Amino acid sequence: MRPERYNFAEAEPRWQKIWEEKQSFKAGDSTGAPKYYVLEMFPYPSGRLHMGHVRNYSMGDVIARFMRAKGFDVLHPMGWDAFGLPAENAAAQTGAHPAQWTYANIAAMRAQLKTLGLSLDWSREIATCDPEYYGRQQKLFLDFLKAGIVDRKKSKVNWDPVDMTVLANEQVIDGRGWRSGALVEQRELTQWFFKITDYSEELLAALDDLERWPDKVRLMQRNWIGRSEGMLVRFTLAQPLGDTREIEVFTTRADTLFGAKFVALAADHPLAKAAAEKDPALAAFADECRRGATSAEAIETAEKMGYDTGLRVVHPFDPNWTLPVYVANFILMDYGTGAIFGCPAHDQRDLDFATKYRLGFKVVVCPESLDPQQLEKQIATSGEAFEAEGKLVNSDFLDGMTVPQAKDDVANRLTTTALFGHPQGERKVNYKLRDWGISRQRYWGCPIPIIHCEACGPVPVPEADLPVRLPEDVSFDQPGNPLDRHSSWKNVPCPCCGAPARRETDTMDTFVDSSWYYARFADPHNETAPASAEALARWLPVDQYIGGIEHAILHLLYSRFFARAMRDSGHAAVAEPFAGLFTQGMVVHETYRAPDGQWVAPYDVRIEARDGGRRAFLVDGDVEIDIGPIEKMSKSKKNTVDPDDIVASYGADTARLFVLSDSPPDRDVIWSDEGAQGAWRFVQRLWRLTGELGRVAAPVGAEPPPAFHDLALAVRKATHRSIAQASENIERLRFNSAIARIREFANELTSALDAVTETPVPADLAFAFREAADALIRLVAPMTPHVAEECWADLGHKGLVAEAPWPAADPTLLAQEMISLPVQVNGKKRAEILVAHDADEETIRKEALAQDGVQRAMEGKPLRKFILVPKRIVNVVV
Ligand code: ANZ
Ligand code: ZN
Repeated sequence: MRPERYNFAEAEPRWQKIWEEKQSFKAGDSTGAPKYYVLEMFPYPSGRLHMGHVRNYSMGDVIARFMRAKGFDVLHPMGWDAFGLPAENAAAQTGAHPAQWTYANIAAMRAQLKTLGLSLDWSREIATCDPEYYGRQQKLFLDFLKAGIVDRKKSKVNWDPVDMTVLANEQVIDGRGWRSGALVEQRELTQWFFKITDYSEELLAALDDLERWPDKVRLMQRNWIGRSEGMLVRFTLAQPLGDTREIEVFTTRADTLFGAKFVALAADHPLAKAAAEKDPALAAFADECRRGATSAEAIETAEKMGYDTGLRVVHPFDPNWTLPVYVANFILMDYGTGAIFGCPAHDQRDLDFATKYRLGFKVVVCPESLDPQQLEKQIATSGEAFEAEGKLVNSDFLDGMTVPQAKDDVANRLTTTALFGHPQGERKVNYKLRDWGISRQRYWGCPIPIIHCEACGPVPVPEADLPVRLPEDVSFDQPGNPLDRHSSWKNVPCPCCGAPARRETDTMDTFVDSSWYYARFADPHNETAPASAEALARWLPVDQYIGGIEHAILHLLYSRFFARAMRDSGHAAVAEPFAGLFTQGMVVHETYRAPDGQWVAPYDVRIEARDGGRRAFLVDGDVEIDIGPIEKMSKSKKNTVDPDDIVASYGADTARLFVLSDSPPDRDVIWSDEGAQGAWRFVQRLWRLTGELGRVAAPVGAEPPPAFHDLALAVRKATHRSIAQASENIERLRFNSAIARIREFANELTSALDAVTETPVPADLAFAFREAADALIRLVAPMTPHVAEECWADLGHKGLVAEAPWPAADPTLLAQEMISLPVQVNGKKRAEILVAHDADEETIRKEALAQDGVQRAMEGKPLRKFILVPKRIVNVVV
């Protein structure tokens, strides 16, 4: 007998087992079908899944199941970003080896993931801490080395004295280590670098073609690469210092040269160092600068400080005009040339500096609406530099020109004037992007496959000796890198000359591990190469990548660099790893606070409607607690819900449906118990509705009758409209809209069932119900795959819905039903939407405003007017 209720607790594991036995989600390497690669950012094995993971992987799973049904050979893999500090910290605290901790966490999280019923190809699972993975990474390192993409150089690093490791600039927050909170020091170390700066221009230019990436991510990458067009300008020293006769500065505003008031050097500039040798006070000042802030933001906000070296330089356009040379704390040594000329009137930092040291300022660029004296007064009283454009004034031959004209004129003059055998100026493009220092003084990472020999220098480990495995017998009871203390691992003969030598004890930045895992999934068990050329050619690029916006810069940029480095070292042909990128919103939750100020977890809270309001109480008792703001789920505020609890109480389908349905996928979704119950009810409803439809539907495979009448025709139209709209919404990753359409479809079918008057139902209607029921289940299957299988079987199908093809919308049925409307923003067409011919204005408005093209054209401005010309056009005015 057909049970009244759908029992998810029994059904979910049963279907998961069947999928696994049938290997329904295995990617084929050589099927004739076109490939589709969908990837979610792989998790760090912290030990527990959180709802953010559930949302991320549910989205990927909808796409994977959808594309599979559409006939694609889908690659949807999963793995573990398994190296990193937390494992070492756990080892120091509990004594468990990092490997033990990591693999136990992986096992726990894998089990959790499996309860979600994700259509993953588990045969391709990888963990970056497996020697099979990091050994191939070592091969990549050596291949990059051969191809000239690796460098070894001394560089200043941020040193965290508590964690005893080098930190990336982004890991230094307000001068302190991001994890330890310790004050960060500057140290000089010899480090390994990937030469990502060789790819600056390519990485920047290619952003334009990444049309399926969010604009905001592309902008963040552009800013990070930070291209500046400017000039090198050489200033002659009035008196040479030793052999030094000139100072070279980088400027993006050569047009302002006639407003120059000083030249400033970084504390580490060679000339500053030379001058400091003769001037102890300058040496002390330079030391102070070095101890100061390192990050660009911190330097920006720190008080400007300088030291007058007593040196003077000659102005390039006037031999009788000299300027003082300062050492200043706001000049970075590793940008441009480590030297600038300061133009206080038109640069805020320069103005702050000049005010402090009484260097004065001269207006040389002025808007036509002001006269230069007015502007001068304005700057003097407000203390604000004029950084906008205008016409050149007080600038000799530049007077009257626009800023671009003046830049051009200065460039033409200086590039053709000789000075000490070279031109006095050169056009120059600079980038903010720095080479990627990958050396980390840590144990739990990929060993850098190098052996240092006194005689031969750094020697690559021979390929036959890869992987260089991490030694297992290490301890974490002392600070520092255990590899440094492990003498039998560290001391080895030189591969070149056989003399005693030592291994490189630094391991790679864990960002390296995540920069090519997408490629490894193409060929995860390859025992020699990172992946075969054929496998990479088959699967790359990833067609749809999904993950958090927090990875918008580094991870994505490093991966883009890696793809190019792999291309240039003979591994793969694609330069862009991710053709489409989607950044999903977070899962957020209300916060609760007890009268004593303690945070209270949601499962300890009972929500009641009392006196017309929503109020919260401790689960047992009548103690009222405060309902606080909705925030990102976090342990510290206890506002988390545990995926395990949700799956146990409601089932995986409910969890999946909820995280997909409540808001657009790029926005935050608010988790609430009420919402979860709503999703649960819909899962149950699908089961009931299937039963009702099954009773009146024609058998599987029934031939269509020659004609359809009234109700049958209406049902068919609803079916095909639902297919068309749900498909389009899934394709555009608007899962919430797809689900909304499916829910409406269920309502339409319920009404149709209510309207049935004849028994048995006429053949045309029976056929229409069969078609509708099959479509409903196939449409909902990507979101709620378990209940879909249960219903699919109940409807009499022999195979799996997971392996069934996607339903196709019949254009003839659609034609009478759907109309396409152009959407204009301020008079320009930006999108085309497909809506029901009788859709109301609110529906059309929502659909129109949700379009990417419309959103982009609105540029975040408020909507002023929405004009619908029925069946013709939509006009949005902002
Ligand atoms: C003179 C000048 C006049 C400048 C003016 C700006 C405005 P971006 O866009 O960041 O490339 N600069 C150059 N090297 C520097 C360094 N190592 N540390 C700190 N500042 C440096 O900006 C380039 C501008 O930043 C350059 O143009 C230089 O100041 C300064 F009205 O030159 B400018
Ligand atoms: Zn040697």
